[in-house]
This record gives sequence, structure tokens and C-alpha cells, in this order.
Amino acid sequence: MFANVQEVVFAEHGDVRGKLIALETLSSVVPFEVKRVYFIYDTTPGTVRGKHAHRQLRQMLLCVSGACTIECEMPDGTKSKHRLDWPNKGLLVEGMVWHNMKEFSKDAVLLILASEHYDEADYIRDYVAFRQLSNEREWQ
Ligand code: T46
Repeated sequence: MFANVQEVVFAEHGDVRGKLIALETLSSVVPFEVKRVYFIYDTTPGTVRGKHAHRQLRQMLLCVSGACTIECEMPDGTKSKHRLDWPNKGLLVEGMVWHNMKEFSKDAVLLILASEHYDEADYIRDYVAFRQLSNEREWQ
């Protein structure tokens, strides 16, 4: 597993009534203060979202309903693919990870916990610029 992308399994509290997952800020599974929550739903079949990296932002992604796939590319060029298909599966995505979200099921609701408020200046939306920036610096 790459240092900038980490699959996380959340503890499920289950009994005969069903299941519950609790996510606490600054915990071992959400290692940052959550300043923003947003969610993606009602996606167009076949759509690919994302196609960017963040400079600093730290995010935890999970599908609270349905499923989707997250594709990641690290600064060193290595790639990984993660299927989020149950609410207890999370993906911690740190800065400088080019990521795409795709293969959304019809009922998918992708929830994202973010470490910072929305800031367009933190986005790298040009892939060539992402590769150039990656090559300029040494990354773990
Ligand atoms: C990310 C992936 C996982 C806001 O106004 N506030 C917000 O907090 C966000 C996240 C978006 N927006 C606006 C900006 C755009 O006009 O919502 C519109 C759609 O955003 P975007 O095209 O960036 O959405 P995705 O699905 O490509 O990417 C989003 C997040 O933007 C991004 O940070 O990592 O989900």
C-alpha cells in the first residue's frame, strides 16, 4: 500500500437491529480534523469524476450507499485501484495523489470527509502539471 493512499476498515457496531459506524475526528481512522463534508450522488452512468490532485488536502472517502471505484496515481507514477462497496471501507487520500472516481452503482453515495475548507487553489487539475510537480520534488 502506498503511503499517500491507505485503505481503512471502520469498526461496525452491529446487532439484530442493523449496523452503525461512528467516525471520530482525529482518530486512528480519520487522522485529521474534519472541516468539510460533501457527498456525490445521482451520478451519470459511465461518468468519471475527479481527474485532479490536491496539493495539501487530506480526505477520507467512503461509500455510505452503493459502490464506486477510486483510481489513484502517486507522484512516483505508481497506480492503485480501490473498490468501495460497503460502508465500512474507507480510503484515506493524502495530498499529491491524482485520483479518479468511476464505476458508480446507481445507488452510490460517495461521502468525503475533508481536512480543509473548499479552496480551488489547492487543486491541480492539469495532469501534465501534476507530473511536472511530482518530478520536481522527492516524494515518499
Ligand atoms: C475530490 C473528489 C473526491 C464546491 O463548491 N464545494 C466543495 O466543497 C466541492 C468539493 C465542490 N464544489 C463545487 C466545485 C464545482 O463547481 O462543486 C462542483 C463540482 O466539483 P468537482 O468537479 O471538483 O467534483 P469532483 O467530483 O470531480 O471532485 C470532488 C472534489 O471536488 C475533490 O476535492 O477530491 O471529489
